[in-house]
Amino acid sequence: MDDKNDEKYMDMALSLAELGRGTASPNPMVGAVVVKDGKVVGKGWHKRPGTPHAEAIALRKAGDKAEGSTIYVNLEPCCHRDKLTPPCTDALIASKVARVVVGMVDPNPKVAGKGIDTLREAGIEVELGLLAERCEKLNTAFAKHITTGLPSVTLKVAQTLDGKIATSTGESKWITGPDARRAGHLLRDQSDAIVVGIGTVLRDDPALTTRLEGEGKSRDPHRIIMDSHLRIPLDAKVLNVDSKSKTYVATTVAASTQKMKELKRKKAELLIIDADPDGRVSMPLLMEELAKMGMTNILIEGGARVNAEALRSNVVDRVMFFIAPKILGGDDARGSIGGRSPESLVDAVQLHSVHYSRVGEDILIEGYIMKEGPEASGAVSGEPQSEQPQAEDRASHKRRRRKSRKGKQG
Ligand code: AOF
Ligand code: ZN
Repeated sequence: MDDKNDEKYMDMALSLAELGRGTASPNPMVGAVVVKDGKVVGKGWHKRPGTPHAEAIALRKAGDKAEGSTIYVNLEPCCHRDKLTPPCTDALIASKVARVVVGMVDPNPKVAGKGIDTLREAGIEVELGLLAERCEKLNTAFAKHITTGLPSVTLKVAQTLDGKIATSTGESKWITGPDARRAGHLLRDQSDAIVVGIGTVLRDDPALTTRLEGEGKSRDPHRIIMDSHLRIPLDAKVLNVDSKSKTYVATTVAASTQKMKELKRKKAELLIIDADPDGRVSMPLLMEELAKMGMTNILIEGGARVNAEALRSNVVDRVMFFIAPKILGGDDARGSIGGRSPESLVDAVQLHSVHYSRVGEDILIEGYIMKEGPEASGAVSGEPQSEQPQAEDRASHKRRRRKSRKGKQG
């Protein structure tokens, strides 16, 4: 076995898998490379649900040359039958592949190691775990969705150095520079849906489409407006854009049925979601609903109230803060996260696996939310546990503080 070549071909499989970003969802991104006598004889990647799997495409291209070959695939080949395409294990066995190098086990409970067992029982050599960390990172959203029924959620903010997202009069175009804005459009291109509050629609009237100039095809995510009382104007851009994706208005049963009818006439889809105690669309229930609809990657883009609610209700996995070297100042300018501030610093939202980078003239700080409780294990975010320092300690410390505060009040 040649370790260096194995890595090279798994890297190739990962690059192929990446081509399915944005289209493969809710399926995983998968790439496969068939190698015979040191030559690539077949390649494939999974484009969208219902279309052939990566291995099936690569094997078809390899034809007879697949016999005695090694195939590299970033995800364990599937073996289950109650689905849209035939099991890849059948195809691998029929093609007489000699060796299968797999990046990670398929987290789908219907597979979860059974694909590998099937191949080994058929006498095929299987190696598991090559470039595992990269493979797991690539399919974090798929893993979370298939194991928990929830989407992976990214909160994106563009703010000044002092945390403002608009001036006192509501002016917000543009806080960050062109490079950061382009990065924002790339994020949209890779997301299944983009969520904003009705406040943002009323103030900024955004189109919420993806605009990547001169870069070929880009995808619009579905547009989701949280609007408990259906205040959305019928001439809002989001209700009148020319786009292949849909606009959904998430509201509650308390909203006007007349307005619901008018929105349906505008081709908007209504999502009736149970209200939270304040009578507003419940953020966790909305996320559950979007996941049920097959959306695995959600981008939240404000405003301040929606951002605060997303963090408070614990639906966010990852944050991306683009920070411009500008200072607005003023208590009357809107900050990026609304709501009430906690009394103590220990109750601040903590990040782990933080990454700092420069995007044009701006700084990007991205990181994953440190979760409390059993889900604090890195499994959900796909991050190694060691990168969640003292998550348990911090969580139990917070609980102790809350208890002692309650004790004092009572
Ligand atoms: C693979 N290779 O390229 C993909 C796999 O509905 P289906 O038939 O497309 O099956 C979807 C399931 O198959 C998905 O949940 C995951 O477990 C696996 N995806 N497996 O061997 C692929 N896309
Ligand atoms: Zn398959």
